[in-house]
Amino acid sequence: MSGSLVGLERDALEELSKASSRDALQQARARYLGRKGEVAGLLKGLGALSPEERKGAGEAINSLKTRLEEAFDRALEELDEKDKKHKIESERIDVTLPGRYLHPGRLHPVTQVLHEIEEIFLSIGFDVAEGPEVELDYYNFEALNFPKDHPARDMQDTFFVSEEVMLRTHTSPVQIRVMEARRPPLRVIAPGTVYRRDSDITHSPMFHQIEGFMVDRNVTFAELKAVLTIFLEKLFGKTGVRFRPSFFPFVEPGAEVDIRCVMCCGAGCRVCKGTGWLEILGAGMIHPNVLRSVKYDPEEYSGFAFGMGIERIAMLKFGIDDLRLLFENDLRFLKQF
Ligand code: 2NL
Repeated sequence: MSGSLVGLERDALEELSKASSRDALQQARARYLGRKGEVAGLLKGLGALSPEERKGAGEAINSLKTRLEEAFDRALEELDEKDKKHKIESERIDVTLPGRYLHPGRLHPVTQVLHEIEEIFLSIGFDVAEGPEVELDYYNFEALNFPKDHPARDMQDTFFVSEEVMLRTHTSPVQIRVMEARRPPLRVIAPGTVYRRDSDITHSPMFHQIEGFMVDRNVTFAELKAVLTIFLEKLFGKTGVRFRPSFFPFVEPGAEVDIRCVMCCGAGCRVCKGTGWLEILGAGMIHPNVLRSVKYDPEEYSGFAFGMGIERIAMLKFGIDDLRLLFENDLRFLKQF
């Protein structure tokens, strides 16, 4: 009996040491320690022994059972330990590896220039105002001294929603709304998206504008020239500025404002079409009819206003020679700014 116990223990320990998986270990354990296993068989066999023999044999089998149980438990723990080590090893993070490159978003060149222009006007005391892109005829035209059926409306190539409702063709209606809602002194810029039925190499049906105005007592063309010259020098450097007479229905007198060509410094090139100058702004003294339509007395108040297209300025600042590049949303292009 004791000899067969020694053999059984040896066999069990050998199988146990060979078991490399949890399954194999459980199977071996069942074979030796299970309800119908080898040890259970030995215990059953005790009934056939004499009472004197039974005591010693029972103790021997039970102590074998305890040893095997401990051995299996230990083996299971070791297996657990090995699994854990392997898991830690295989999931180890090498913090010295270079990071994965995140492709950060960035602001569109038009937005960058818009922000730059806003910063300049904020720094000289202007507020920023916004308004609806779908406008009423009254705000887009009527209050701006475009009478109904006036040929000046043809300059605007309007997208109509109905006879009275349209996509705004400029951000001037925002300024009318601000003047209606507030009283002078006022210094405000109105940046935003505008729409015109125009689409070719140099025109997009959707583009961006910044307009601005100042109204107070005794505002003259001298203030217009000073503010716009300071603005253009901050935006482009001291390249040179000139004012030419021009017509807009909502101002009198009206002017177009040019800067020295940023590409050729006045020598004449393709960008300035040989003139040495680039047209950047439209401007003028706000027409008395416009002041009257917002219930300001033109005898008491005067003001100047101006407007500019942002795409054109972005193209000049970044040296972009095709307007369409700004609207294609090709990341290879946009990433450069
Ligand atoms: C241009 C011309 C201009 C204005 C915009 C304006 C607005 C009000 C009253 C009077 Cl509410 N004037 N805006 C004045 C002159 C020119 O813009 O070429 N824009 C791109």
